[in-house]
Amino acid sequence: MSDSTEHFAPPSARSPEELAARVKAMESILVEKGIISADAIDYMSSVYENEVGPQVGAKVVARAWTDPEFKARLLQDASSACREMGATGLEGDEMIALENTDQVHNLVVCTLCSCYPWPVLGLPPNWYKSPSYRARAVREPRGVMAEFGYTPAPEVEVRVWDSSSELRYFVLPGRPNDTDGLTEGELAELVTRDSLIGVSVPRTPSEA
Ligand SMILES: [Co+2]
Repeated sequence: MSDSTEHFAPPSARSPEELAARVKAMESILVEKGIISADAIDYMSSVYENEVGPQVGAKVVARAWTDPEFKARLLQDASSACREMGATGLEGDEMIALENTDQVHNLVVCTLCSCYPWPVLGLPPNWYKSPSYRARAVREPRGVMAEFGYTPAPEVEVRVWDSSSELRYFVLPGRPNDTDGLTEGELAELVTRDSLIGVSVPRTPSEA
């Protein structure tokens, strides 16, 4: 790559300890000012750390792979289809599922900040929030995907979607080959967070 300063892969300069200290400081201020209670903060963190994460989106995708009617509902109205599967909550009122096909590969970014479909993916990874990902996903999506180990065929059209606070996108990746005999649960294990963002594709059974 010619411009090494635009590389997004390394984590930000702040150490985890530094970040944790800053979060603690902000939390104390919010609690002190009575804006939020400490219990509420603990509860929300625990929900989004332990219960809501990409494993929820993986289940949604596996169901879409095995249930054509569900898939149709998901592509029609993702928020409502996800609610059927209990995937609901903050930052998920208006979600759109983008279907990858043999002709089209979709990639999601929030160029402005870090809008992300929390109910199906949990909290965004740090790289998703980085200025370089936000810029490069638009400018050179194939270069970004290559860094995640994925190279779409040259004839595949790459579409980049800019999430916002009103509309949050996630990808419905294609079902990997050689997965005919797998159960919905086994299929879900192939679906990664990165494949739901579109920087990559699901694992194959031999990779899993
Ligand atoms: Co945003």
